[in-house]
Amino acid sequence: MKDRLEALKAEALEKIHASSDLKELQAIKVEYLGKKGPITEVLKGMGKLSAEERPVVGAYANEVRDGIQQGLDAKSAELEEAEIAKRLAEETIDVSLPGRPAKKGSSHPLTSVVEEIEDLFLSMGFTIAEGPEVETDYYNFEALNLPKDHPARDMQDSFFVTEEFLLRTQTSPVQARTMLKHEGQGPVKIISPGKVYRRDNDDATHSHQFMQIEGLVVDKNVRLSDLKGVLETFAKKMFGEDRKIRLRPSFFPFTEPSVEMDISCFKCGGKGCSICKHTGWIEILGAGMVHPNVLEMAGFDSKEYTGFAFGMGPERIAMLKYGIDDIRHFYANDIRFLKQFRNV
Ligand code: 2U9
Repeated sequence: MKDRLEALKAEALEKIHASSDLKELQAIKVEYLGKKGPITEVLKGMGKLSAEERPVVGAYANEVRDGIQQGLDAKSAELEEAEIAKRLAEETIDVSLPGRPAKKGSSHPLTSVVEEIEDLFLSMGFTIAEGPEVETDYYNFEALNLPKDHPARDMQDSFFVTEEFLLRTQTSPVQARTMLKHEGQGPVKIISPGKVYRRDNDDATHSHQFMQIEGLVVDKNVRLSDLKGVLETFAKKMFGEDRKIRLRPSFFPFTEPSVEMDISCFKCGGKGCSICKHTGWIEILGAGMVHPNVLEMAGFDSKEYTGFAFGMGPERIAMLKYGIDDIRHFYANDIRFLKQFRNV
């Protein structure tokens, strides 16, 4: 029995020595020390031994089992160490290697143009006002002198959510809401940038969703020349100090008189080119003196208060600035288009 045990021990230790991973080691443990293992078999056979032999063999069997167990422990420690060393070697970072450059994103071209325009008006003492994109019919139309059956409503095909609510077609409702909050007390001097929605078929110059930046000043004795002064400052800071502006008569239901503002072409200086369609002038925005109805509906006494307002499309300004020929690029999220603005 003893030499059987001896042989088992030698055989087990041999296998332990030859094993190369922890799983193999576990299998050896089960094979030799497991319930169905040969050591157990021997111990089960103890019954057949004499009274003197039993304790000797028993002790020896335990010795062998412990010997095998120690062999297993030593080997697994050795294998674990080797595993750690291997991983350390594999994972050692050569700190002298240059780091992987973090992919630096950039502002969307529209965002940078909107922020540039915002900073311009902030520098002129305006504050930024924002409001809901899902607007009521009242604030989007009626408060802007577009009563329920006014034909001009159809000029702006709208996404109505319900009878009462629609996706705003311009950011003017923000100004109407802001004026009401002032309870007839001036001054009001705000710009309201934001997304607007019109049920338009997308093409190179129209998108069903686009941005607007509108502005409003309401106070006592505000004149058209104040509007001209602010627009001129805006044009020169945005498109170059040597820009000239011109105001052409126009019409908006919420302003009277209404104008369109053009700037002298920044490409040809006014001589005429493809950018300005050979007119020398480029249309940038619409504006006008706030219509007295709009002032009254917003709680301002139109005999005491006057105001001016303007509205522009940042996409149009970005397309002029970067020579972009299709408004849809702004919304297609095509990295080939967007990455061009990485360092602007
Ligand atoms: C209130 C009173 C007056 C805002 C104005 C315009 C002229 C204008 C266009 C610019 C580009 C629309 O998206 S666009 O085509 N807007 O030309 N907007 S005056 O007038 C207001 C607004 C609010 C209470």
